[in-house]
Amino acid sequence: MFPYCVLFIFFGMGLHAQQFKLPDAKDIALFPQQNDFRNALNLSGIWKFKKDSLGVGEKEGWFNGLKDYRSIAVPGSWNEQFDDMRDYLNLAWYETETYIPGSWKGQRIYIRIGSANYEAKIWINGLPLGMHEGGHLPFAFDISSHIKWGASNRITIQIENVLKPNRVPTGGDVATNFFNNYPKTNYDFFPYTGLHRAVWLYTVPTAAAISDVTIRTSFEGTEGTMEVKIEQKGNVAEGRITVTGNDQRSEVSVRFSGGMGKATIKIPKVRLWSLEDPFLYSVTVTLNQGNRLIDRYVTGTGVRTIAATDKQILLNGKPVFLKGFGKHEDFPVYGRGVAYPVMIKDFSLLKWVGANSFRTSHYPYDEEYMNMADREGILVIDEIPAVGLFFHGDSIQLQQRQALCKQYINELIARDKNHPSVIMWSIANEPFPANLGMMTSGQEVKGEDRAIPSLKELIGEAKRLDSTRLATFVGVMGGPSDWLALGDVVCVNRYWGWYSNPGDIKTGASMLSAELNRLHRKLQKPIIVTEFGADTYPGNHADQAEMFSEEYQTAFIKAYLDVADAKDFIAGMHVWAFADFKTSQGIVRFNGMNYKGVFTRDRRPKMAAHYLRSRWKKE
Ligand code: BDP
Repeated sequence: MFPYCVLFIFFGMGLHAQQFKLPDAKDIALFPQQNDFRNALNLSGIWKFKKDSLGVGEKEGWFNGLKDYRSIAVPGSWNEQFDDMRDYLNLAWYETETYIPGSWKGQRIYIRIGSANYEAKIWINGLPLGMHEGGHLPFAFDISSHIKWGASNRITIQIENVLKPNRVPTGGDVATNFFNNYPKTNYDFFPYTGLHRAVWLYTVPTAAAISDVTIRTSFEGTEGTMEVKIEQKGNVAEGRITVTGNDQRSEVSVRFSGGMGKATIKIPKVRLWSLEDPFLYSVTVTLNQGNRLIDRYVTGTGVRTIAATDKQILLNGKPVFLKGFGKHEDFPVYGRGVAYPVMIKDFSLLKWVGANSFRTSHYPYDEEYMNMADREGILVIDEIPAVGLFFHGDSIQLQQRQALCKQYINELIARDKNHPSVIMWSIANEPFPANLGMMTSGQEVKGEDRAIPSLKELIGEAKRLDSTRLATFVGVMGGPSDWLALGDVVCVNRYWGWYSNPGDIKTGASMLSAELNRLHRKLQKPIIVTEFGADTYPGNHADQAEMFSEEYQTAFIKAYLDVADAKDFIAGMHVWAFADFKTSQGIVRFNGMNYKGVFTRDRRPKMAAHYLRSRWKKE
């Protein structure tokens, strides 16, 4: 076995790995934009696709053109598009061809891949370009030197999603796999695989280009402030920032030094971004050489602040209570791919039910979700794909997971930092101690010593990159409270009366109440119950609430909301989950589904959704 591995690694490194670049998180800071200095081309559509179950594609040079391929939709998961691919997570290849418009000549050209789950390698015209690990965040590469003009260009992407304990999310033969499921994920959602979001080609000006814009907002009295930091690739000395909106216009000039420029813009009679009035200002940044414009990037943001006291979350200095859900990107047939009608529907249902927030459980969502949340006035807890983290066992694997989590935090904050809707970064969902059983009592277990420095480092990384938002992680039932002490806000997922004390909502609710009191006494921070809920088969009714019936789900949710209402330190209640979603097969997952949605997978309301609407719309 050993010599084979050595040979394999040598072979891999010699021929390929060294030639593939790793992306720079900075290159995803600005979403591709079409304007008078920039071009953008969305390559969504039907691509060529080929399964590589024997792993021979690279050796056989499949990047020189796929033979015997089939057609696949991009974006979309491959698992439900074919009858032989549902549980297939190993290598497969995507290919498309496109001309690069002649008018793009002389500009720097990039490829941006919105989401390739889990690991991807890219070739352009048969030449190796780059690779990326992590399935839910974008990455971009400069492809200018790979391009053929006046001819069709081949883009080849190899993807695999093999479940392994040193990957994040974790899977495969994990030391404590209490899920006992197939495919063997260490998390409760289906390991959908493929190109899940759009692939873009885009240009930036060659001489100098805006490469990042970071906007921090605050206000005092009626005056708003935007602190804008601009980075450029190039050496242009001057730039301008123009903020417009609410019939006002403010313009300032910026001087660059070392590729970086900063300016502060004051907005008299500011119109704040709030739930009731999610007002967005438009921010235009330009690079200028004398009177000549070199580049332009237009973005938008809202002026708002976010903070936490020992009991509450404050939006613009006023307490805000989060009503909403944990969600998934999940829909029949296209899996984890993005389809905007469903996204629009989800926002309209969030409004219908009276929610004001959601968590991007358990990974960052497509950029358009964030734009929608900004426009609709929906608050977001933005989570990296760190689910199923654990701290026992192999320490090399632990370091690998830690490095991935740091990479994801950097990528997520680079991507989402200007969204007013994002109020909190979540650096993990339910990291778990080794001795945690599936059904625990109301007591907490002791965690591994090395968990605290790891979690602290990740929260610290989020704070280092963005000190204007709250940072936290989401705790598992029975998890140690000294871990929870690390976040600005305590977030806990609780299922007393479901996984523990099943069938007994009354006992479950009193366990919840006692535990929340204990946690707040000890931690003195606001608490959000980021998950609570019950699997409910739609249409299943019982005259006395019984598990899996719509009545049980409704009674469970009601009991939890009643507990929260009686405590002044609860800052939010997020029902698990917004909609039913697909997961791996296992004996606790009938149909390979998690049925805790208050909407069905095709977005029809269950009784609990009507109940929530009657309660949340009134408040
Ligand atoms: C929580 C997880 C979530 C699961 C949920 C459940 O955070 O991903 O789907 O439990 O069991 O532990 O329904």
